[in-house]
Amino acid sequence: MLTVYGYASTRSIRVVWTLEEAGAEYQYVPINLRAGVGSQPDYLALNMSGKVPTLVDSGFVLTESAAICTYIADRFPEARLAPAAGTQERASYNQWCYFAMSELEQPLWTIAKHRFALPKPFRVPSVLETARWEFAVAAEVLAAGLGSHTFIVDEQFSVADILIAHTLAWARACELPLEHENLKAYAARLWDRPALASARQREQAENGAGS
Ligand SMILES: N[C@@H](CCC(=O)N[C@@H](CS)C(=O)NCC(=O)O)C(=O)O
Repeated sequence: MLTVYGYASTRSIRVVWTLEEAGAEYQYVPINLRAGVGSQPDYLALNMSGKVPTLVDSGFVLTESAAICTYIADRFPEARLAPAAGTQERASYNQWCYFAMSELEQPLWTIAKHRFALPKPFRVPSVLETARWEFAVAAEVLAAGLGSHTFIVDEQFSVADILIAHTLAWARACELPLEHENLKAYAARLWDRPALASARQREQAENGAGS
């Protein structure tokens, strides 16, 4: 049995979205970060950072949202959420998954940390402008890589699209508009997927109204 530990409006939506795309059965355990549940010993035993998401698969514990999503894709091969291992398509898929985490997400996380996540003495407001510029550079690279394709790898929807689409939604929440028409259409196409709507509903329901 798969169990995902998550919280509404966090990176755990990537995992729940992937599970919904895979058609997997799973339990969802809400970790109320605002109430400090992430810092309780039971949860720290699973995820020593006290962060979400965490996945437990029959006793196997995995953290890091991208690692969890790629694991789910490989565990449910019939859902075709990842190209076959050893292929060039798989290498491109890895490229875009790592790009999403290290180039596209990084400036958004920097903005979040220096706006509210870090303790006040560690926040450096002047870094925000640099982070916005870094995001624009990453978006330019993504737009060029996407070109006129429907999905980022081989015209086949994959976890790379989930990681990118979630990160683009995060950018929208940071009021960083997408400047490229192909990226706007790509994002809209992905945000419209029924599995994402199901994932959002599941997280909201599990976390309770108003979370
Ligand atoms: N690199 C990690 C980041 C996880 C992370 O920072 N999660 C946030 C929510 S999106 C969290 O749990 N924050 C609570 C905290 O920092 O105490 C991943 O992708 O899973």
